[in-house]
Amino acid sequence: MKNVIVRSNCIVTCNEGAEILDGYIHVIDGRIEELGKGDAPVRCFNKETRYVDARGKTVTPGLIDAHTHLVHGGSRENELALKLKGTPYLEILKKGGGILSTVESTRKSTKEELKTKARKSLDQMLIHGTTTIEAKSGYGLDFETEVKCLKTALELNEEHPVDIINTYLGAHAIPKEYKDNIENYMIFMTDEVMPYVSENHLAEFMDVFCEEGVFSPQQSRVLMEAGKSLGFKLKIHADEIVPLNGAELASEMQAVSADHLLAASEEGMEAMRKADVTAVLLPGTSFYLMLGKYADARKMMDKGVRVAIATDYNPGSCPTENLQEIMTYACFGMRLLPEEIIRCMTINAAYAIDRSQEIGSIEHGKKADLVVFDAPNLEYIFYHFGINQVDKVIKDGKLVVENGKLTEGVRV
Ligand code: IZC
Ligand code: ZN
Repeated sequence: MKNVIVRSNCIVTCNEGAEILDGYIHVIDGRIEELGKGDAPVRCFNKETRYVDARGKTVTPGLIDAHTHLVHGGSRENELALKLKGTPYLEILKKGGGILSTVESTRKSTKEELKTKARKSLDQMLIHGTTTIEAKSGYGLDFETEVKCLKTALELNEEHPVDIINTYLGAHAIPKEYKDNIENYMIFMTDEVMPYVSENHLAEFMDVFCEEGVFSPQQSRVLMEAGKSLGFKLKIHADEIVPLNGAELASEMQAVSADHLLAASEEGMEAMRKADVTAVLLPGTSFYLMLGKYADARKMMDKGVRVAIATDYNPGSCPTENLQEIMTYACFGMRLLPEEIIRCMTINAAYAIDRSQEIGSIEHGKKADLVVFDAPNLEYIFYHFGINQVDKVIKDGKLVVENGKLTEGVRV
C-alpha cells in the first residue's frame, strides 16, 4: 500500500471554511485519506511510509489549467514584430496567418512529432505545478488531423502524469478549403466529425470560437445545440475582443464554462451566475496581445460568478505553459488577491472542467495531487514573481517533481 505523509505549517486546502492549515496530509493509494492539525499521528505511519517534510514551505492542491490548446505543430514567433507594430490579432487571422498558419504546420506534422512537442509542454506544466489540464483540438480542422490531435492527447494522458481532458474545437477557424463557405464547414463538423468524436469518446467537451470574423453567435448556437444533442459538455470562447453577448449565449446553452469574457456585459455576467456557468479568464492573453485591459474578474466575483483562471497555452496569443506566470497577471493586472487566485487555479478550475468531485482541493477522498512551493506562505508565491517556486509535485500520490525537476521514471 502506497502511503505518503506531507507535513507543512502552511497547507492551503482550497476547501470552504478552514483555508490554511498547520498540519499533515495522509495519502493512501493516490487518494487523500486524512487531513489533520499538527504532526501526523503514529497510526498513520507504516514501514513503507514516504514522509515529505514541507515545514517552512507552502502546500496547495495541484494546479489545474482549464484552458489550453496543447496539441499543435510549429510556432508563430514570426508574428511577434507584427503584433508589436500594432497589427491586431483578428487582422493577422484574416490574412491567413494566425490560427491558419498553425493549422498548416499541424497538418504537416506526424502524430509522433505532435506527441513529442506536446510531451515537452506537459513536462513544463508539471514542473511548474500543473497536474490536470483541459486540451483543445482546433489546429487540424479537417477530419483526419482533428482526430489525430485528439488521439495524441488521449495517448499522452495515458503516458504522462498530467491528466488531460479533451475538448473538440473544430469551430476554431474556417479552414481554407471552406473559405467563403462556412455553412458547409458547419455541416461537415456536425454531420461527420462530431458524431465520430462522440462515438469514439475522443472528447468530453465541445468548444466554439465565437468572435467577429470567426463564428457568429447564431452559428455558435447551431454548433452548440448539435454538440449538446451528441452528448458533449459545452465551452465557448466568448466576448474576447468584440462584445457579442457570448456570456448570455453560454448561459442559455448551459455551458460548463465561458472563456475570455473581456467584453462581457453585466447582463451576461448575471446570466452566468444564474446558469452556474464558470468564467474562465485568461489574463496571460490580455498581456500577450497587449489589449490594454483584463477581464473584469472583480465585477464577476462581486456578482457571484465562479471565476477560474487558466493559461490559454497556444502558439499565437499566449505561448506559455506556466500557470505561475499567469498568477502574476491575475495579481498585478487584475488585482486579485493571492487567496482568490489560488482558488481560481484549483477548485474553481476543477468546476470549469467538471471535475470538482475529484480534484481541486485538499480533502478526504480526492486525488492526492499536491504542489509544494518553496515559499513560507501563500502571499510569498505572488510576491516573489518571475521564477519557478515549485519544489515538489505529487501526482496521484506519487512524487513526480523533486527539487524543481522531474523525478526518474517521469522523464522519458
Ligand atoms: O492560435 O491564436 N484565440 N484561439 C482563439 C487562439 C487564440 C489560438 C491561436
Ligand atoms: Zn483558447
